Amino acid sequence: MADHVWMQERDNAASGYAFLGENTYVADTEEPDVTPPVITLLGETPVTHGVGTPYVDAGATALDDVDGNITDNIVTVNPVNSNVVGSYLVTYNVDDAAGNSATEVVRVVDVVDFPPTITRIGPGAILHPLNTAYVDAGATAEDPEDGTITGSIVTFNPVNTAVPGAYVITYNVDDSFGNSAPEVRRVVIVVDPNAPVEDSGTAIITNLTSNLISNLTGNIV
Ligand SMILES: [Ca+2]
Ligand SMILES: [Ca+2]
Repeated sequence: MADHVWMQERDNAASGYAFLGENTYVADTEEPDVTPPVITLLGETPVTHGVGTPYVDAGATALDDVDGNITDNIVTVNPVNSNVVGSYLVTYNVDDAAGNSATEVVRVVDVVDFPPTITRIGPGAILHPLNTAYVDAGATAEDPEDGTITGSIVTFNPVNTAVPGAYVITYNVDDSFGNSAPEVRRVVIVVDPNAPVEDSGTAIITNLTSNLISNLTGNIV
């Protein structure tokens, strides 16, 4: 901080004082730094993060009125365990060279398990002729953390191709954390194409489909 060196001489004739010699001292002309630095969070808070995937914190920057950019001096405490569901606080602190502390900045990181989703292959409602083999097209399942879990889908398929009627196939899946996907369904209507219209076919479609679809919530296209 030494930026001025003063040389002081006293003139005997003018002041009446004896010459005292050189008096050298350092003058610090700057005001003391009493202003704390400011931390700016990068990224968002709160953050929702999928469990089981690596968490990379977006960090923060720090600027001080005297010291300038002191981002490298930030002390970050990051307790996030991305393998354990929970809410975590990441804290950022920094001091300037004069010892002024910035206001602590905090990020909330919520480690959560996102549920999987099921995608039905093919239409949500199918007309199928009586006494012919029915092969269901199935569904696929994806989980944000586990990836493809189609092989874990549990399918309930009550279709009886020997008996005219409307059957609801359901697809369910859980991810490795036990989180369930919303159930997906398909309606298969087994009809007798040779039956009189008033006995089968249209009658079944009219009666059963309307009842079923009105009773089911979603997932039927
Ligand atoms: Ca400062
Ligand atoms: Ca999941």
